[in-house]
Amino acid sequence: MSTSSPRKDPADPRLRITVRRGDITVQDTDAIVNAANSALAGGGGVDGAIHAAAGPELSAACRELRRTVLPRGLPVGQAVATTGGRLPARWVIHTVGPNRHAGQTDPALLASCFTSSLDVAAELGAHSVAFPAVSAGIFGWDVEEVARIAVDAVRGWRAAPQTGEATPAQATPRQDDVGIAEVRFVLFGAAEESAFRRAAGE
Ligand code: AR6
Repeated sequence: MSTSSPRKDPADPRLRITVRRGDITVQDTDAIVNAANSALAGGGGVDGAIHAAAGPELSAACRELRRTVLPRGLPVGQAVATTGGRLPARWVIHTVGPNRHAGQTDPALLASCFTSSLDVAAELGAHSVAFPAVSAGIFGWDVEEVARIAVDAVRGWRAAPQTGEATPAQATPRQDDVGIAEVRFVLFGAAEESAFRRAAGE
């Protein structure tokens, strides 16, 4: 079962925040965000699910990024785009959440995952983006905290892409001024869904 409840976000009337229970790999948004690791090597959780559903083109794109623009990996809090491979989404935007188990407890790092991903999405020309609960699984953050940080970060983000920051992306960037119309949080479990609905004020 998946439910959706669109609402206009007070901070930016052009940007709708929606919360949905379901599997992020089947979302029809232009881009989906992956809770990746710095090596972009695939893994468990949502990362494993996205790699499995996208197929080998995604792993090849990640390897190419490591070989070229990210030889030292993707830093925590940053984001980078690849093809979506076989996914319905055209792009996967990989971000690395802070790992609480490794002592990474700074909320700003987690907020940066969401804003950096939106910057990349805007640069690509995506109009809709789906996010999982980054860092709320293997990386050990409390989902209530993740939900608050995520919603605040999206509300605080402004649609204009940041200038002067080259973002490595394998897909060809497309500049337009339509901007991102929908940010969809896609949660696997009921508790996660409730946390995000509360954070979004539903
Ligand atoms: N759709 C939506 N949400 C999902 C899905 C799915 N298909 N699968 C899991 N979730 P996690 P992290 C939820 O562990 O904490 C990987 O090994 C899950 O229930 O995927 O950022 C990476 O390679 C949870 O609420 O990401 C990294 O090494 C949320 O997604 C590390 O795990 C995030 O859980 C990243 O850990």
